[in-house]
Amino acid sequence: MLIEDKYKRYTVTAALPYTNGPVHIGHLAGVYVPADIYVRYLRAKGKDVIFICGSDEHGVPITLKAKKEGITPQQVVDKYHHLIGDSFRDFGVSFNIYHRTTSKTHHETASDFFKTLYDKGVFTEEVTEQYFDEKANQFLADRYITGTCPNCGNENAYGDQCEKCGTSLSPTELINPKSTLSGDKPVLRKTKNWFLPLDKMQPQIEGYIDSHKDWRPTVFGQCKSWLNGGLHPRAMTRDLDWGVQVPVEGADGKVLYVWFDAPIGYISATKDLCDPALSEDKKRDYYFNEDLKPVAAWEDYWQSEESKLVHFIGKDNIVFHCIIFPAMLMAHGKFKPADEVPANEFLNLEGDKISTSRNWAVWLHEYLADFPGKQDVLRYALTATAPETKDNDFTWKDFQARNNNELVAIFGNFVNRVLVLSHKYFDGQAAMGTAFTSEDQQVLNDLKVYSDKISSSLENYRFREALSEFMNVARSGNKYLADAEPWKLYNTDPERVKTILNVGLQIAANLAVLAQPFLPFSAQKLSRMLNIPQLNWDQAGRTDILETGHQLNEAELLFEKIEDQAIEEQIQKLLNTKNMNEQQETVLPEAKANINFDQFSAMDIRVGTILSAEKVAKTKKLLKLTIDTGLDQRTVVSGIAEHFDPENIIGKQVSILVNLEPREIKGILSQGMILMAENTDGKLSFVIPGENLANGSVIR
Ligand code: B3M
Ligand code: ZN
Repeated sequence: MLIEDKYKRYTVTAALPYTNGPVHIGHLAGVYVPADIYVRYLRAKGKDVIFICGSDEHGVPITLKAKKEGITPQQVVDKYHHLIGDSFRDFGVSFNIYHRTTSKTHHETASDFFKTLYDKGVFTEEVTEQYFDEKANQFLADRYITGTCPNCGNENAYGDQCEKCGTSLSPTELINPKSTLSGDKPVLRKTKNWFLPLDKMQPQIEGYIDSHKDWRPTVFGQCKSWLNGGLHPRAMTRDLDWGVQVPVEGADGKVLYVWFDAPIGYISATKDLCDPALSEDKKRDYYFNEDLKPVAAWEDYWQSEESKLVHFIGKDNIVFHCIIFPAMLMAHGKFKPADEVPANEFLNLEGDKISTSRNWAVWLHEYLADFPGKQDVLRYALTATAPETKDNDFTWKDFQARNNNELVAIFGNFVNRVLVLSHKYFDGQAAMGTAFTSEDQQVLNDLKVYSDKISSSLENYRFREALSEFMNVARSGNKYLADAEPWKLYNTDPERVKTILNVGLQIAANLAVLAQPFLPFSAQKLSRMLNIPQLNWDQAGRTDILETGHQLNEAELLFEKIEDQAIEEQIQKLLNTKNMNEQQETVLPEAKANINFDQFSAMDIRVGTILSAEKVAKTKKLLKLTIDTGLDQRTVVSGIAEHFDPENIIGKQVSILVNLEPREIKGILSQGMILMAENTDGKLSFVIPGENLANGSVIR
């Protein structure tokens, strides 16, 4: 029995993206494509499954973005909710609903949840000192504050988490805290908040984690290291104005901690999904999928032992989904915590960490504009390099190779040959197979072996492995055709050709079934070409899907070659980004302390002309210059040899500080200094008067 037959229904969630920017390939590879593969597999098996996601619209990232753009947080989330929702829809990420945490249903659900815990006396109420920005007149929670991570020394750690080492932090743990609003050092002020006593819940949580030793080692390990460090009470409220109001007395100006409300968003989404009275407007806003209506009530998906709860997330969200949210659910009493949390590691892009602020990303909406209709290619490439066990790298060259050498040359090519030959020889009808040879039998028997392997990989969340087995099916079909060479036999042995093409068509039909989770668009296209409906997963392995005489549709190409130029353009786009970042990232030297006028006028700077220039022997940097200063002709040793060839600067006008104390450099007495301007890249240029002036003219 496969593992998946144990459960009556499935609740699959994908992390709610912060609604402060578009989504990129890292999101897709880490969370949404694997989740979608899993869900499509379950649906193809006829399971009762709901796939839940939505926009995480609260939290400091959103208010910061609003501040930066001079608009309201609501305007920020309205804009990105649809940009993100559209991208997911376009890439075939088949949520039943893509909900919103600003929705009324969510505010009520999160508020009720908090109230239930409050009434049960779960929270501890504590007055603590929290950082406050006096200029901005507000408390600095989470990302409103940065500082040095006490764990790894990263100077840009946030008030809630260090992104470098993954440690979760509270603002008061930061070394050298700084307000992200004013840049000032914040002061401490007393305020009351409600804490979830994770310390007291440790044994219960430990028991829960220990019952899941089968989780991915990266996930289980992170949980264990948290538990080993000892859990601490954690504030579930914040002194902020954007979020779900804390529903108790004396909590004015306080909202729920975004990590308290966001996971409850999964539940709110399920409520609206299962609400038969949900309005058409809301359905549209939430990308409600009419073809995938749930068959049970929302409680069945969340509160029943017969339901399996699976959270797809990235590794930075592990603690929230494996410890804090389960603790909240256990404290509530009616809910069942997650059964599986297949968190992925991170995807890098061309060797560098994906970064929104540095624009180092492939944005999904931009990809689609550049590669229209090629959603499956990206899904394929990202799954083939999915960061399941360690961080992985996406490169455009690999993307091209996956398309050209695998999708086109193996899968597409095989399907095309079978269909084209069937049309050519047998009017597009599935020919009758007779007298199967042992090779025929072998390749047909293998179909069941492959499909079982793929199922088992999928059920164990090994999507890369499943995908590579899928491609092996096409590979075996390709090899079978190449060995059998039907095109050489048609004139002499048409009966044999019928059998070969029958075998080939059964393989193609199997591919149409097996491709569904991974390559939904291509699976549909292939089914259309084969003129078959979308089949249940359990049809995979069958060797008689296409009956003799079954009429096929016209053959079309499943995939097209991607040319070098398209790839070069993408690489160039990234190079441009890199160049721009480098320009912006180079920091100017800090401003110097003030000097008084006398100090300034003590400097005697004149216009001079370079009369001769030569390299100082045995040095790399030094030039020996003779300068006409108007006052005299003197020698100056200048460290500009790496920037200028001596012969090119003779006759040039320069500015020279003439009353700098003479100094011996490499045995040469240098009398004065040439003024140079230097940019942050270290490029030098002479500081010269706007027009030619007589040597000796004063600069002041
Ligand atoms: N929005 C963090 C993130 O986007 C957060 C996930 C919430 S899942 C409940 O990475
Ligand atoms: Zn750190």
